[in-house]
Amino acid sequence: MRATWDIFCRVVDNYGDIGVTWRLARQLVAEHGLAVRLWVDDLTAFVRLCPQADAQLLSQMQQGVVVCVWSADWQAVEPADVVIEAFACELPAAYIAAMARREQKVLWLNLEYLSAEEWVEGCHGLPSMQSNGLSKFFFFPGFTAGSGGLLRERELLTQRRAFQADGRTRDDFLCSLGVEPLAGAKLISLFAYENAALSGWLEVLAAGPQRFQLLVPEGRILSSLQSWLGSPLLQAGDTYLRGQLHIRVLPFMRQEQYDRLLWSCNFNVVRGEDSFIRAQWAGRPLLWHIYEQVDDAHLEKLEAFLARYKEGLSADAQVALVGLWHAWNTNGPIGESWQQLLESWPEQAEHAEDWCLQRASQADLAEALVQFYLNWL
Ligand code: TRH
Repeated sequence: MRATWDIFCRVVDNYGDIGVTWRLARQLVAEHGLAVRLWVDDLTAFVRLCPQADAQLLSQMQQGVVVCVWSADWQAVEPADVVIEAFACELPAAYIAAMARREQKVLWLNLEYLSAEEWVEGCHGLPSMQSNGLSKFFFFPGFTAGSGGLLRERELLTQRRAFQADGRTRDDFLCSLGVEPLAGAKLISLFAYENAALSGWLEVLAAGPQRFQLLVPEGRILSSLQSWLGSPLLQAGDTYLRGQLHIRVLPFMRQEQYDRLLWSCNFNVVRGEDSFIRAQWAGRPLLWHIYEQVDDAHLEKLEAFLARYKEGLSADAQVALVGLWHAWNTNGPIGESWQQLLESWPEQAEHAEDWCLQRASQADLAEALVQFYLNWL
């Protein structure tokens, strides 16, 4: 009998919560042959990542995953063998009670947010005893062997390399998005929250002499872009030229297409959690807009990641990288760091690929979850 898994997701905001859980659910089905239900409290965000889904259905099969609406008025169901509470989303009380009653014991996991901080290894896999006698285990994704690893599909890097080795495939893909690569231009993708540092960066990009082509999927950064352009409401298909900078607004695309966009670009600006990881698997230099938290807790996470990522870069390349990431995340002046980054470009590019390969030598998150379950049995 196939083991059954239930994943619960509350869409707090944006696309990260559903982006991570949907990707994990698909991988558990496709690579581990598990029976997975994904419970989501709001299908609107899900439908943007998976447009073939129907936002009106209470339950539907998508890519082998049973996607169910997690409604406020919870209807009793038989709990699964493994239950993942994503990002401390708090399961329905009736479901927890059913878990406690279940004859065959249930593995209950809280999948945490990603962090490169050192304490993660110490907390990963720890149990926490609940009042009803059940244990809940904390499962931390992460960048080191002592953590739960990162989401990465088995064939991802092979597919990515084949795509990047074939210029025609890339051009066809870009063409399907309405993008015609300009001769000699470096391609940049931009997915970020509203950011006051954007205008300073765009000024430098426009000044040249290097030609840049900026591809911007629809999202929150458009309001910052709009102010810099002094344009009316931007929408997919809009194109602008400012000096050496060519800008194109793209539609929000399926997750699989977004991967290909990252693989196509020379430099990727990403945010949150899932796009941040996907850009690392693209093996290209990146810039992270971290999700802001109260009391600037996010800045510690930023430092923790930078401390790991910059290792192995020369001193100058480190200064460029750290300067750029700080400026982008604290609205600082960005121009000088960007120039420095361009000067160290070959090194930054090689480093991005090395970093990707090192991370890929670790077990991926889905594999680590399955192994955790097998050890627990
Ligand atoms: O959207 P995000 O900012 O999401 C989150 C949430 O805000 C969450 O509450 C917070 O805790 C977390 O960040 C840190 O960023 P993220 O994680 O990168 O998720 C975006 C998803 O959208 C990711 O799966 C990639 C996908 N995507 C597409 O599928 N198509 C697109 O065109 C784009 C731009 C993104």
